[in-house]
Order: sequence, then structure tokens, then C-alpha cells
Amino acid sequence: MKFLDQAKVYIRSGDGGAGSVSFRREKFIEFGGPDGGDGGRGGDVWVEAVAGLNTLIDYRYQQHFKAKTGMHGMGRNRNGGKGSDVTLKVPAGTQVFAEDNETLICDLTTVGERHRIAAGGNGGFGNAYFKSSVNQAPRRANPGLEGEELTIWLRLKLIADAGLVGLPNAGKSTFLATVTRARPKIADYPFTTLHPGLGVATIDETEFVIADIPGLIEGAHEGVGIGDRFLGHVERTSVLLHLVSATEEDVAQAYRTVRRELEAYEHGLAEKPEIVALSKVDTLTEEDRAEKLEALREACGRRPLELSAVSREGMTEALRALRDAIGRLNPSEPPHEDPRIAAAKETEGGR
Ligand SMILES: Nc1nc2c(ncn2[C@@H]2O[C@H](COP(=O)(O)OP(=O)(O)OP(=O)(O)O)[C@@H](O)[C@H]2O)c(=O)[nH]1
Ligand SMILES: [Mg+2]
Repeated sequence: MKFLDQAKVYIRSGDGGAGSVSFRREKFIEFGGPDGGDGGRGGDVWVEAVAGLNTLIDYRYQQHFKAKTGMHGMGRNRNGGKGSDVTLKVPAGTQVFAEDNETLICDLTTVGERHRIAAGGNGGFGNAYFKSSVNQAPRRANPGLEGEELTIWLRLKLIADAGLVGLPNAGKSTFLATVTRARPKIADYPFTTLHPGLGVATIDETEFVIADIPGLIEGAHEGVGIGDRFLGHVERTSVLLHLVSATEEDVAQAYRTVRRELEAYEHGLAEKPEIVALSKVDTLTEEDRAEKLEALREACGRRPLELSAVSREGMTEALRALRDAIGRLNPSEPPHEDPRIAAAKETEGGR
């Protein structure tokens, strides 16, 4: 599945149907009177968060959405039917912005949430409506009101419980692949990951969603490398797992570079709970390992976890630490019934 997290879409709700001008005409009935029905309401435009999607890629191919016009009123007091609605199906975590791409119209965070973004025009009154004591045969009817036309932006910010951050090659995707069923691309060159991916981890029968994003480098907030544009996908997580590769010459420096980018991005990322881990520890001798752990401990101010995807060392501890951090923040959320988990599961094998 291709990934797209921003799309510009043109929508138009349906016009109302016109009212009808009509008179009752029957052989033996004089002065049958007006019987033109009202027009139907135009269709609405909705957005709805649905399960099984984690990209807005469909909106690259279709950008215009128009609801149907209401049916016109007819004689014999028949009112027109309502025009059909259109619904834009989006993944949970999609925000809808106005044309300026800044004014938030709505934020669809859970599957099943719906929001009407353009209402259909009202139908016009038929001439039966205008009958009065002084005008018993009105020849007027209203046209329907026009629908609304809007340009909107859809912006997806994935909904995950934990986010993986670190320099390129830190082992983020490898971690995701080790603890979930997701199969991200993994390779020993920087920027292997070009777009975010989700996976569902299980620990002690608790499930939670992890998001893997492209690596950050110095200047990412100014657009260097892939930039910080995917940081939005970890903005809504409860905790970050910051991986620092043991193969880095200077692990303290590596840690600080990523921290600086998180701070520059703002939106509360720097204040989010962070779990720091030295990854790829299998590549180190005992001596180097102690040294690098100490350097990283000094940089981050607490003892980092030690991880290796090769020996699986530290994986369970990392998952427990993540779960505890998530649990503390959302104690009311029963993770088993969480629709996000189901949605992430459906997509995790998909790339
Ligand atoms: N020895 C060892 N190698 C690892 C470990 N984890 C990852 N690697 C290797 O490190 C390289 C980079 O791993 P990725 O998981 O692609 O790193 P990433 O952080 O996702 O990198 P980007 O997507 O480029 O940001 C790959 O060649 C992995 O096989 C580990 O625990 N031990
Ligand atoms: Mg990666």
C-alpha cells in the first residue's frame, strides 16, 4: 500500500431540488387548486473514519466529490426526494482542514466517527405552499438553494501508542519487525524507511500500536534529509522509544542530535515521555558496551535500555517499559477493544 498523508480535495454538496408549479386538473373538479410539491434537499458531503486504511493515497487519484442534487418537486403534491450523500472514507487519525490548510474543521480519531463538512441546499417550495386566502392560484415556486462548494485538505496523523525515533540506521524498522508482524524495509543504508509504518506489539496479553518513521538527522526541521514532516505521525503517541545505535562513534552526540530536532519541531514532542535504548548491542565488546552505555546515560540522564534484534536481548524489557508508559497515560482505555489495534493489524502486513 502506498503512503500519502496529505491530500487536497474539492467537494460540493448537492443543490436543493426546485419546487414545482402545478394545478390539480380533473374532469369534474373545478378550481382544483395548486398542487406543486417541494423540491428535495441536496445531498451532504461527509467524512468518515473507517478501519483498514492507513493512507490517503486514494485521494491522489480522485480529488472531486459531488453529492447529488435533490429531486424536483412534482404535481399532485409530490415532494422531491433527497439527493444522495457522498462520504469520503479516511483512516482514523485524519484531520480535515479548510482551504487555508490551517483552520481545523474536524479531527477523526476513532473508527466510525463521521462529520458533515458540507450540507446540501434546501429544496424549493412548490406552489402549493404559496396558496393563501388572497392568492388561491399562485404561479410561483422556489428554486432549490445551491449546495456548498469547498476546497479542503485532508491530513493524516497516524494514531499509535508508541513512536520510534532515532538517526537513520538506528534499527527502528528492525525493532518494529522484531516485535510486531509488520514487515518494513530494512537495510544498512540511511533513509531506508521513506514513510511511516505501523505494527501491533503484544506483551503480557496487552496490545499496543507502534509507529516507525524515517530517520532524523541534524537540520531535519529545516527539511534536511527526509525532514521532520513525518514527525506528525508520532505527535499523538503516549511515549517515544529513542534508539541510539551502538555502532555510532559518539552515542551522546547521536542522542542530542535527535533531541534537538524533536525540540525544534515543537508540538509537545520534546516533552513527551521518552525511553532511551542503546540498540545493536550485539556488535560491541563488553568493554565498548560499558563505555557507550555510560556515555549515553550521561547524555540522557538515566540508564538506557540495551537492545539487540539479533540476540533479542532487551526486547521484552523494552515492550514492558513502553506498555507501562502507555498504560499510565491512558488507564481508562481497554486496549483489547481498541479499534485502532484492529485497524493497524489489518494494514501491518500490507507494505
Ligand atoms: N547487528 C545488529 N544489526 C542490526 C540490529 N538492528 C538493526 N540492525 C541492522 O542495522 C541496519 C539498519 O536497520 P534499520 O532497521 O533499517 O534502521 P532504521 O533505523 O529503520 O533506518 P532508517 O529507516 O534508514 O531510518 C540494518 O542493516 C539492520 O540489519 C541489531 O540489533 N543488531
Ligand atoms: Mg527504517
